[in-house]
Amino acid sequence: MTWLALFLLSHLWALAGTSAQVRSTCSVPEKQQPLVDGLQVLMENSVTRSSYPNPSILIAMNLVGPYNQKAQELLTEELVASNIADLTVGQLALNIMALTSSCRDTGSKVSALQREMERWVAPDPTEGAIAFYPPGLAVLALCQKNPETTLPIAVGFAKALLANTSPFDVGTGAVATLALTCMYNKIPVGSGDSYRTLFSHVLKSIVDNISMRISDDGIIGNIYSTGLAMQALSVTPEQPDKKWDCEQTMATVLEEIQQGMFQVPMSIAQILPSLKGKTYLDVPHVVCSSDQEVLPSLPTSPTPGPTTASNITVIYTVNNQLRGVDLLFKATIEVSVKGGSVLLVVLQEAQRQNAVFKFETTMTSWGPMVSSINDIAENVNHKTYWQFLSDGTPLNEGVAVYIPFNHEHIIANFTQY
Ligand code: B12
Ligand SMILES: *[C@@H]1O[C@H](CO)[C@@H](O)[C@H](O)[C@H]1NC(C)=O
Ligand SMILES: *[C@@H]1O[C@H](CO)[C@@H](O)[C@H](O)[C@H]1NC(C)=O
Ligand SMILES: *[C@@H]1O[C@H](CO)[C@@H](O)[C@H](O)[C@H]1NC(C)=O
Repeated sequence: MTWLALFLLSHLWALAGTSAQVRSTCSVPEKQQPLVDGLQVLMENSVTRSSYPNPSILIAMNLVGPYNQKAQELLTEELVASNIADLTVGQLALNIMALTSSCRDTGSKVSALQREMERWVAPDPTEGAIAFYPPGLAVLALCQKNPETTLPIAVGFAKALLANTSPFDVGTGAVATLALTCMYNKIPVGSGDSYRTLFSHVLKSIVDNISMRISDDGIIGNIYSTGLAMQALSVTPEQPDKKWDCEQTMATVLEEIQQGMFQVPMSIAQILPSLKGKTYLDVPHVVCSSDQEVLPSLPTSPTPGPTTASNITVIYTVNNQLRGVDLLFKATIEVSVKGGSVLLVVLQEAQRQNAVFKFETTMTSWGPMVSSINDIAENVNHKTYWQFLSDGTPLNEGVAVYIPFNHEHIIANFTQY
């Protein structure tokens, strides 16, 4: 594809009015570019033939232009072959966006998602805000395919979100902003002001809540919600009261990348579009060509923290005090592991020493998640899960990534969301 054609295409989108109006974006400084290329290569090279093809990775690589054509094709074929019946609403939505970004047909998957969402029951106002994350993805995917039939679904979604009284969640708010911005941009002409009024009102409320979570260093929520939040703040038609400094957020994110905070492929998939000035709203506009991108010259990949040869001691407590769950227990153990080990090694060592610490994991897009401890298992219907805390503060990372320090007290607490 020639530059002229690309130029013309990008102007056609602008004319069609489908791209966002105001876009406050900022870009990665030239000399930091190798860092970003390194992340992309790390993410793309994580793609193997597996039973867990990750649609978020395909979306990210198609948005920014893949280097690894083989990975792109493999992931596309695996997602084409995935069975609708095996997917949750959120996974189906990501699958549709991923296939759209690879210019593949999504007809039957879109109809299935549409049917699912027509039956969607809004969560109770007191239910945790994360309950809106998957339906947010669904509204976004459906909006990109068929905005008119999505309108009633989006109205129900927007009203329920506004009525929710539980603590705000940045990642969920970001996805909802992308979904409702898509709807806002596609309100049919002649349908009156009511849709515009509703969507802009809800968008204003969400982006204000997002902006209240911008910390002094520019991180939005935590480091792993910042990528999606950047996408949201760069497309929203409603500006938050507290102004967002994109440059500052970008600088801090680049520092965190340098610190090795983005090793998990899924974490890269959620930050990469923002580093390249793209958002999920660009998914329908990806130009599919077989032109191979030239592999950039790579920096030395970020190495994880130093591993000390000597052992450290970690205090590990497992606790289930949830009423209505048969077996109540609380047990603490001190285990010795090699310094620099991930938390998973602590869990394995504890399990080896005492059966109370027996645990199981399930594979997810973010890696292994601890699904059960001492035979008490998470349950989606009861909204229960094993939460991990360090000295009372919830961890921001999973057990396969988090590296405990000497004498740290880790608690696994069975609780509800
Ligand atoms: C919903 C949610 C949960 C729910 C999931 C269950 C459910 N039925 O909804 C619950 C509350 C159980 C949960 C738990 C945790 N979560 Co969570 N979660 C999310 C959230 C908001 C949305 C996920 C989603 O619905 N995706 C859409 C669907 C379609 O994709 P999916 O791949 O099928 O989703 C599954 C996985 O995301 C998985 N999952 C959710 N959280 C986590 C965390 C880890 C470490 C792993 C391995 C898997 C995993 O559960 C989802 C449903 O099955 C994301 C935000 C985000 N940006 O992704 C955070 C997020 C993924 N969670 C996060 C974290 C840190 C955790 C916890 C480690 C928190 C803690 N201190 O205990 C625990 C996991 C502990 C354990 N037992 O191993 C981080 C991960 C960051 C990282 N670098 O690893 C995120 C990005 C939030 C953030 N910004 O901090 N989470
Ligand atoms: C934003 O936060 C306020 C105050 O916490 C809350 O009342 C409101 O419902 C939130 N809005 C959304 C859309 O989450
Ligand atoms: C050091 O940790 C390992 C587990 O990583 C353990 O097998 C070993 O016994 C520990 N050594 C000491 C001296 O505690
Ligand atoms: C552990 O979970 C219980 C049940 O939800 C809760 O009451 C308690 O406050 C939690 N403890 C910690 C340390 O978070």
